[in-house]
Order: sequence, then structure tokens, then C-alpha cells
Amino acid sequence: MRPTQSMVREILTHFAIDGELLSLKLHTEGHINTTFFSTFEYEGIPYRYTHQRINTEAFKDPVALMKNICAVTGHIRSKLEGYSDIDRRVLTVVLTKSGEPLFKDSQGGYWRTYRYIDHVHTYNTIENEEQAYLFGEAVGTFQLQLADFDGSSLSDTIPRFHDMRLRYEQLFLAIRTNYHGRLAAVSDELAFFEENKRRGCVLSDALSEGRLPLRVTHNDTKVNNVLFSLDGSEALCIIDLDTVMPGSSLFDTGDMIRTGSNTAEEDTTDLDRVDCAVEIHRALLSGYRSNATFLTTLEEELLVESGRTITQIMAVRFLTDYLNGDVYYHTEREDHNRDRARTQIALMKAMDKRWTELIKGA
Ligand code: GN1
Ligand code: MG
Repeated sequence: MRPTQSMVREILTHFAIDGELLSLKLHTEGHINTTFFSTFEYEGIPYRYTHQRINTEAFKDPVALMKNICAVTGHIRSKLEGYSDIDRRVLTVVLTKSGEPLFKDSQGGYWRTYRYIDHVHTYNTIENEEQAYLFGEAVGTFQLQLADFDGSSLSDTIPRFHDMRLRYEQLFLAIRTNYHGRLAAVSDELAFFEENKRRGCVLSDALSEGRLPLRVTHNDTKVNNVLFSLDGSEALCIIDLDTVMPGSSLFDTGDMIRTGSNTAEEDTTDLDRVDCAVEIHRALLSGYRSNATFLTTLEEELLVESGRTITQIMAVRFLTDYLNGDVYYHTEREDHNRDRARTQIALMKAMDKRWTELIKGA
């Protein structure tokens, strides 16, 4: 159940925020957590905040999750000493009045607050090569900032999050259950997944066999999780740190390619608009490489493949949720998850059509 305005107003009184609440608004994007934006006035100046109720179906241990986030943002902050606009380059957690990163409400919901980073742009699709380069740079910067962070101190907020074998097991379970009777509507998609299963497991298998290094990665580097400066000259900050945990660098490049190179939005119903923009793809990778100076030969070799793999894993996850009756992702229409899955499949097909160009440009 979505919390009412008056519930949220009460919850906000438990955070260490000065001033008087001027406005509170529900944010409707984001597939997992419930998000509100607020403005408080203190000594005549407005200050904005982001408040989120953590989805505990997705994130079973919100306390461990916030411990990760506090540690990671602290580490990134230490790398940014000297920047005058440090608060625009890394998220700031606002603690509760008793000094905790989370407030537990009377119904058992877990809430957190961040300072809102203002005067920025976000995009659902990349518009040009300059933006793509900046996006790539930002993903590389994020990984570089965390290159010397001890990953063993982090909890897995969602275990085996990018493990394709697990995602296929979950799909097969949803097919066997067919609880919502939606199976007949997706036979083409399932045939496509069957054909692509083996190839889709390349990253997961290389990681579990120790051929790819385990790094500290973001795991949700979709384009609208990046804040760009208003003048368009910089990608300042990557937000949404819930899934920062040990993983492969290729999970991040993959989601960057999936969301950055697609010419259409993730959930378009007009599949003719879906394509993989070759020049944008090239710019994403060159921006990324300019900072990701640590890649092994195999990581380098699998960069282009990572875009295809992560597109596939999202396709599988969206379709699984469709079969399960839309229990994981927020949806706004009946076939929303099926449409999302179809878009991802269309993007994979577009990548395949352009594969030679993509490899050449990389
Ligand atoms: C979810 O939280 P949000 O909307 O940034 C999902 C990602 C998917 C994404 C697809 C915890 O991200 O894995 O890539 O939707 N996050 C989780 O848009 O499942
Ligand atoms: Mg997220």
C-alpha cells in the first residue's frame, strides 16, 4: 500500500532536518522503492530532500543495505576532497534524530532520506555522442572510485542479482506455475530466450569460474540514474546505490549500453523505434575506457557482449514478472512488463543486426 501524505509527513519529523515542510510530492518513476520529494524552508532558504521507503520484498535486509550505502558514499567522498561541489557528486544520507540511517515506521516500513541534488538534468534516452561519452566516463569514474574499497565488507543486497542462471531458473518456475494464465501470450519471447540461453550465461559463468575479477560495482547503471550538470558539460553523480555490491565491471557497462544505446525508452510499445545507435555505443565505450584503466583482457574482450547480456537479463526478468502477475516491478498498465521485455528483445535483435559495426567501433 502506498503511504498517504499525512503518514509521510509524520515520518519526516523523525529525520534530522531543520526548518518547516513546504511541500511533499510523490515521485512516480523508479520500479522498486516508493519515493517522495520534499522542500523544507530554513532561515528563509528552501532545501530539498528525497525520501524513500525501501522495498523489502526486493531488499530483504534494509539495515545491511544502508550500511553498504553509508560506507560506499563515505569512501567516494574521501576521493572527492578538494571539490567545492562535493555534495553534488555523491549522495548525502540524512540521518534520523537518533543518528540512524533508517527510520522504521509503525507498519514496519523502512525509510531513508537523502539530500536532493538540485539543478541537474536526467535523461531516459541519450540524445547525442557528447552525452554518451560523459555517461561512459561517469560509470568508469564510479568503478575507479571504488577500486580500492574492500568489497568483502559489503552485504549482497540481492544475492545473485546478475546471475543469468538464477534468472532462467526463476523464469522456468514462472512458466511451470503460470499462475496468471499469461503463458500463451509470450511463446515467441520464450522461444527467443531458449535460443539465447547459452550465450547469455557467458558473463555469469566467467565470473563464477574466476575468469573475471570480482570488483565493487553499481549494478544499476541505467541512464536515468546519472545526474548531468545543467550546462551539459559533466555527468556529476550516479545515484541509486541500493545494489552496490561485489560484481563484474561488465554488469555496469552492460546496463550502460542497454540504456544508453537504445534509441527508444525502456518500455516503449512502438518497437520500430527501438534500435542500437552505433555512434552512441562507440562514445559510451570510449568515455568508459578513459577512466576504466584497470580492465583485464577478458573484460576488454567482453565489453560489447556485456550490453547484449544485460539487455537479455532484463528481458528475462521483466517477462518473469509478467508471468508472475507483476509482483516485483511497479507497473502502470496491464501489459507493462511484457512490453518492457519485448523492447529488450528488440534491442538485442538490433544489436545482432549491427554486431560487426559495434565490434569495429569498440
Ligand atoms: C530496477 O530501481 P530502478 O528502477 O532503478 C531494477 C534494475 C533494473 C531496472 C530496469 C533492484 O531499477 O535491476 O535494471 O529496474 N532494480 C532492482 O529499469 O531490481
Ligand atoms: Mg534501483
